[in-house]
This record gives sequence, C-alpha cells and structure tokens, in this order.
Amino acid sequence: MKLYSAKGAPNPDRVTFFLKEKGALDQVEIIELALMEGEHKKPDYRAVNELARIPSLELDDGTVLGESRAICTYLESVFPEPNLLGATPLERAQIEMWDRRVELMLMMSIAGWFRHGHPRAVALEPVQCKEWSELSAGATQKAADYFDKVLGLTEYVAGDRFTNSDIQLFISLNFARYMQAKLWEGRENLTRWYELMLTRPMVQAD
Ligand SMILES: N[C@@H](CCC(=O)N[C@@H](CS)C(=O)NCC(=O)O)C(=O)O
Repeated sequence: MKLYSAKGAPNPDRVTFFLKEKGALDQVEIIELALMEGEHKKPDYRAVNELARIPSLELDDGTVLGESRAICTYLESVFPEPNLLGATPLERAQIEMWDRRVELMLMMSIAGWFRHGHPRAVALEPVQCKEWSELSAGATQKAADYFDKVLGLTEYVAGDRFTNSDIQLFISLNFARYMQAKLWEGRENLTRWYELMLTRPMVQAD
C-alpha cells in the first residue's frame, strides 16, 4: 500500500496519526508531496487522485481511496487493533457522530480562517475572501468553547477511551496553530485533554 501524504497538513496527518496509533506506520509506503509547492497539482498525482487532494491510499492492485475518513475505515479493517472506530454498532455510530461534529464545526471553520486569511494559503486558495476568514475565526472560537464543554463531561471526545475522534480533534487544534492560535489555552478541559494527547503514540517521531 502507498499513502500519498503531506506532513503537517491536517487531512494527511489524520491518516498517519491513525497508523501510528495502530503501530502500523511502517506497513505503508509513504510518498510525501510538497503541498505549498503545488506538487499535488501535477499530472502524475492527478492521475492518482483527480481532485488533486491529499491524502490518497493506493492499494497493491492499483485501487485508490481518497477521503481521509474512508482511508481510516479501510485501515481499521487491515489493522483491527487497537480499535479506533468503534467495537459495537452504537460505539461506531457515536465515533462517527463526534468525528463529523469536530470536522464540520471546528476543522472546517479553521480551514476557512486559514485558507482565506493566511498569506501563504494563497497557493491553495488563489481568490481569498478576508471577510470569510474573519467569520471563520469567530466560528472557530465558538466551536472550541463547545468542545471544551464536551471534554468537561467525558475524558475523551467520544467517551471514556481514546478513539479516532480524538485524532480528529487533535489534528484540528494543530491546524489552528498555523493561525498562531493555541485553542486549548484558557480552556481548562481542552488543556487537560491536549496534554493527555501529547503522551500518545501519534505524537512520537516517525
Ligand atoms: N475531504 C478530504 C479533504 C482533503 C484535502 O482537502 N486535503 C488538503 C490538505 S489538508 C489538500 O489536499 N489541499 C490541496 C488544495 O487545496 O489544493 C479528506 O478528508 O481527505
């Protein structure tokens, strides 16, 4: 299997952190693409993923999976332990619910803030809308407040154990660092949880 990735970018990190938590990063050939240099827009990569988005997982028979969450679903079957996507129908649904909430409420807001507000992001978003960036910055703070509350009720995002939803939130908070924001600071529960995340296999060096 080959994983087309870009270290430090949230969607590819979601997959590599998932593999690290499985202890399986070395089971996959990683091909790093230089996102800000536009390597993902070249014909060679467009032949792999017509949307020119990263990550993509290419299986040994040439089948390609795009969409980081779908890639994680596939990898969960190949490397079932430790379970990260739910062991029962209810837990699978709960983890998917939290994954989607983190992505739609927090990560998409950070994406709007970054893509329309960061000078270097013009490489990805040639027509930037500053107003959208400002609105997204406000939505980001609101979403961070919400997840601070959530983590006041449970130890991990989706309940009492580490799951993919924690990876989803962790990569989102790290994404906001490109806007010089440490969203856990000043938020007690997010701080407690973020410090816990810093002890996880996903943050260990490759
Ligand atoms: N929904 C996709 C999003 C993939 C995506 O947008 N990846 C970003 C990097 S984090 C990208 O490839 N951006 C390239 C661009 O905007 O030109 C997924 O979850 O895999």
